[in-house]
Amino acid sequence: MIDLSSLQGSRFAVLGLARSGLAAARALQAAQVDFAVWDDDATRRAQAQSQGFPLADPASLDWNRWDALVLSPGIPHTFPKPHPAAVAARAAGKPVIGDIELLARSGAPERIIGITGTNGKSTTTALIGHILKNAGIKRDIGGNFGPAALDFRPLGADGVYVLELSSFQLELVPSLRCQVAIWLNITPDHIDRHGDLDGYVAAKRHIFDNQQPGDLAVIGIDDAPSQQTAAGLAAAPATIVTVHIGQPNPTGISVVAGRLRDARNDTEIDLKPIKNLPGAHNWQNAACAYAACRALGMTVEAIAQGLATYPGLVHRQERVAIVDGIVYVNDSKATNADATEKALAAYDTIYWLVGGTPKAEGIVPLEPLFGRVVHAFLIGASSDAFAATLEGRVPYARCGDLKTAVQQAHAMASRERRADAVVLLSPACASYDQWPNFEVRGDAFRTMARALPGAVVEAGGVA
Ligand code: UMA
Repeated sequence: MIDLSSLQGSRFAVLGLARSGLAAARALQAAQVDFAVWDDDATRRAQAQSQGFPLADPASLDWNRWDALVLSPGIPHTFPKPHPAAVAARAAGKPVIGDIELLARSGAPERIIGITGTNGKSTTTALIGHILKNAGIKRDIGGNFGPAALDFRPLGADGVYVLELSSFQLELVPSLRCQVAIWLNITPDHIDRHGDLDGYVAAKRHIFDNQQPGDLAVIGIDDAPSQQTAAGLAAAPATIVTVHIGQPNPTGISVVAGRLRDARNDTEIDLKPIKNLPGAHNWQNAACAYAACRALGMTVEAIAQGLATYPGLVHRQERVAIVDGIVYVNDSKATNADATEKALAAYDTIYWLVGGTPKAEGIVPLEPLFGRVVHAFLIGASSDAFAATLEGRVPYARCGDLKTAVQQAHAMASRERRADAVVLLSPACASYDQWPNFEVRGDAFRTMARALPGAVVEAGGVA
């Protein structure tokens, strides 16, 4: 847990008592800092009280006597409508901050690598964590993915905190300094919380606030909002390195046909053989992780070794088994077409298990990738809609449930024995029609694949 004793003398109201709020309450209590907690859910309030946390409703406090509102990232403070507690704190001129701002204010000596972007944040966070660990460097990873930041262990000045940062969190960290700030990419997301795309991008841009000379900003420049962000940083104090995928980058880092090239020092790493980093989106993650680890002084060889041994993340293109030479891949986290697009683009010969509770766009945006699909196996509530999209383009079978889909895909893939084929669960749908959540769906797929006759278990990813 982060030591917050340097904050003694201040008084904090914590709103939201799930992961981030409870971590804040525990750390404030342990450091004997004055604080009170609240949650709009009475059950959570009662649980907090039973743990000895003092209660006070921040919407009706005398804010002259409090220093800041510590707001959980999931609670709106601007759009679509600000929470009354945020209105009250701001009316009294008091800041609305997040749990990660408490880490920033704590004076903890660890260096911080912050990672943001729409897609790939968790993979990049886990990948950097793996590379550092593999090299014997003390580090903790967390934030939007994994443990809350205040649950990090004290590691000392040679330690590193690898922080996945969401747009929600970045709006609440006015003094966070990232020695390395990574910006992966932007596609529209969380517009309900930021008003529009500009608001979303503006929230993410806070990752570069407070950077100083000698710090590094790593920016993927494969989409227009990210290119504009990179251009806007030209006068910033930090050093900037750009990352370009699919095209050479004469002044920065590129990955072309799987070869990572750093033009700054004329080095190369071949990413193509790394089985747990397939596809251009993973090459972007790997290139940004490489840049961050170089900035920490690691050698190219040590980074390459870490990349090559990355175990992957569960439910994200997780290799779970090989049966009759066919790789079974669990991509249950892909709950929309945008996420499934990454998986379809990563493999050439696909037996595709798809469906569930569909999103508005269905699988229509995936049509350019249908040529990679040998056969689709339809699951769940989306079956009629997806059959209509696939009709005449991709052969399909209506399987109803996941178990039937796995059995039918296995029978066909094992009979055909195509080279480099995968049986891919990448549903492009939420799971709620048949499962409690995507994790349970992915766990079930992993179990089913590993139970197939002759299955060889693949090591699998980290949670
Ligand atoms: N609550 C209120 N009043 C409200 C709304 C909510 O009191 O008006 C209370 C709820 O009753 C609940 C708590 O607030 O007790 C929930 O707060 P939260 O949604 O911030 O949940 P946490 O468990 O604290 O999780 C947050 C992040 N959640 C969000 O940003 C929505 C987690 O990211 C993060 O892992 C965690 O802190 C630890 O740092 C999750 C997420 O979905 C993974 N992130 C989004 C994403 O990745 O797209 C941004």
